[in-house]
Amino acid sequence: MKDLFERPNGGEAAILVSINFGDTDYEESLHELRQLSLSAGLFIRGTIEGKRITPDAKLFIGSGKADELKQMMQSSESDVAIFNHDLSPSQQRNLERLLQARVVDRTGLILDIFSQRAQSHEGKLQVELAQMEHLSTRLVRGWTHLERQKGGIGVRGGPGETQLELDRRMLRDRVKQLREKLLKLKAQRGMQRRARKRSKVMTVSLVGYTNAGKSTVFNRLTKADIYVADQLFATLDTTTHKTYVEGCGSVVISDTVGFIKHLPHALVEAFGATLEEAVQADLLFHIVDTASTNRDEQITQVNKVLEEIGASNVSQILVHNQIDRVCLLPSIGRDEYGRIISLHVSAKTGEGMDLLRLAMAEHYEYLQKQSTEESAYA
Ligand SMILES: Nc1nc2c(ncn2[C@@H]2O[C@H](COP(=O)(O)OP(=O)(O)OP(=O)(O)O)[C@@H](O)[C@H]2O)c(=O)[nH]1
Ligand SMILES: [Mg+2]
Repeated sequence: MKDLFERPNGGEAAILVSINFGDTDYEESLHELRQLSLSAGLFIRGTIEGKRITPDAKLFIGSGKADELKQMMQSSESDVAIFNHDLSPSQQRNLERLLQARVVDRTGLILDIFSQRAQSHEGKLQVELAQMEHLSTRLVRGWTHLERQKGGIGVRGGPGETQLELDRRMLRDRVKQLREKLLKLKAQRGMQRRARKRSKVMTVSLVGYTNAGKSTVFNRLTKADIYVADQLFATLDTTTHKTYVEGCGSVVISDTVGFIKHLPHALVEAFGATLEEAVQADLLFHIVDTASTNRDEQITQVNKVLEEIGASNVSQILVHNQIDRVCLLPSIGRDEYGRIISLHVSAKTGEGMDLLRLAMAEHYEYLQKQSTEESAYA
């Protein structure tokens, strides 16, 4: 018989905790927490759910639920409790003291996935900066209550056990150092971009909710072979490829990190330089998972982040991907001026990929016309 407590790959066992405060998208957010947990390599042993009007100030879930959680964690031999919410530092501390186990909130979980995925030097620095900033709010009264606990999810990769003992001054120094290093890298990126601008090559960025299919579209368009997976935040580092597109010559296409609802602010800030690729692009393909029941909400969330990073004025085409899952045919949507505003495609089957190329060619033509008009008026 299969051992119930088997942990292949040494992953940790987790209990999920999710409270319904009357949110309309409650089920979706719990589903997303499950996907996030699996993407982080956790084994889900159980879920505790409840309903409340407001969070409990001390334990977030109230003492009855907290006891229930403690029992479930003990009987299932779980290592960590994952909350579908953001906890205050004191709530996290109180819960850890009661459970005698680690407690990770939604932001901590997302940060952990990012730290597992970061590959490039810049990506690693960005994640470390975000982790340090998340941690700095939690160091107020020390971590002594968990001193003997081993490190794991929530503290992996970046700030490990030794760093938890650092005082706030050292943390501030490290944050300063990271910011300076990132600033230098940002300047380098800026130089590359300016060189591209001078060479008049059109740039297209793929943006969208995590798991929508950005990397699959990217691979189709560039014939590259970057990592595609049914997991959240498979891509962390912005990948840029130059490719030939009929009607516009060379085009630089970038695949970017996926967005998610309540993307931790520290991450948006830390990833500013990478996301700048989107801000500076001539055209955004906003990739959407057409089959997701939460499609509209995801579109809204992505537009919100785009606004936050200053990319809401960049021309955008909504690309409804994954039409093979909902039995739709490829199609083009145009506005009253005849400009393409949306497409229906499937990156998996390849249907509609020619429409993406057509959209790039039309945009290129539009940009050419604009620059001719500008120079005529100059
Ligand atoms: N059926 C179907 N599946 C697709 C399609 N496009 C992508 N997928 C699948 O959706 C999953 C996510 O695809 P990715 O390309 O990794 O998505 P992403 O937007 O880059 O995701 P992150 O990098 O994690 O933000 C993979 O399992 C893909 O095979 C499509 O058109 N149809
Ligand atoms: Mg990807």
